[in-house]
Amino acid sequence: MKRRRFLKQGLAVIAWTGVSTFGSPFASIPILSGSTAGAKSLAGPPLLIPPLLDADMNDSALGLDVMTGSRRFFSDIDTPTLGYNGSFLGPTIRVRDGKRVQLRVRNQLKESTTVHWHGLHVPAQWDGGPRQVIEAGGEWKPDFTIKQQAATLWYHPHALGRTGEHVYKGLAGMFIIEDDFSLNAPIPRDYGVDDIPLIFQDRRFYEDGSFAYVTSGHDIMHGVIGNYLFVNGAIRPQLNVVRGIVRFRLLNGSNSTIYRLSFSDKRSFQVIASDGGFLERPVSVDSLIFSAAERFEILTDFRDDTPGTITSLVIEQYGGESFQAMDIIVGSEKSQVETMPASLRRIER
Ligand SMILES: [Cu+2]
Repeated sequence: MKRRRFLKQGLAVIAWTGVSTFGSPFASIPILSGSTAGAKSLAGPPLLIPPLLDADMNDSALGLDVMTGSRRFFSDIDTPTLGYNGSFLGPTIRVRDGKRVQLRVRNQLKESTTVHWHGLHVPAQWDGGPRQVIEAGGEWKPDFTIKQQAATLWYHPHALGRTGEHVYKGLAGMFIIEDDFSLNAPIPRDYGVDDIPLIFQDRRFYEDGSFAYVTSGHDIMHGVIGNYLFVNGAIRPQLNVVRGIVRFRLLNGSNSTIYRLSFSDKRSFQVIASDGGFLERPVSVDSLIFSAAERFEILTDFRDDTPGTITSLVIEQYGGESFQAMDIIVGSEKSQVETMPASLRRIER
């Protein structure tokens, strides 16, 4: 870029943010203060497990309805939301390598949207990018064959200029690919029991309960940082786990925040998969950094915990707060998987 042009653009940004600071383009309702950071209480709602939409168990097309809704994230205020087949987030879509998948997306919004399968290898026409617009009231019927190893992906809108806002209000879901390896490896795979999807998102609200997405030029340049943290669409939920090895599928579903995840009791855990699928062997860590849209799968060992043990997932925002994101209560039931795998997928080089 030529220096003069760069200077001109720089000045344009300064001028624009100058305007925004003094109010005009953005709402003037106050931001809801407070935070779940550092809270000690253990009174959260149960962790919501998104329902499964399993291609193997459906002969007809998998249905996704894009809709408006409302959700009580706080006991006394309703928040207007967006969701797939519900008021916030969407079902977990599960498919198998080599199988044909047909979907039927119905857009019940009063505006256009798209559905993008983040990380999925599909022909461009089914990618759900800004060009595959689903008009308000319209329908879209993707039809593709999975040609990809087991991995944890996700889906979200990709509408030109409105992607961030649509995701912020609730349009996101997990997309799981299974294959012969993942279905036979000695790892937990009982969805919602010892194979738990976790979508982390920080959010900010106006005092009237509505989401405060972009409120300033600073947000546009640096990303919107929330002072509340959701796991699967709830603030500090609780999860009862088996007394064994538990697999968590982690998605950073935030719009712009980098997270560092750890356990409140500093226990280590094993990373078994990243965006592209399984690693060759588990990697032991005691914290994990993951950025917006990134996924990891981890195994946590609760075999030696006495029943009733409580540990929390801690999420530190890069440049922000530290949250007790979710409380985990160890039960007395044993899990099906009794040992940590020594090795995982052999990666061809
Ligand atoms: Cu994406």
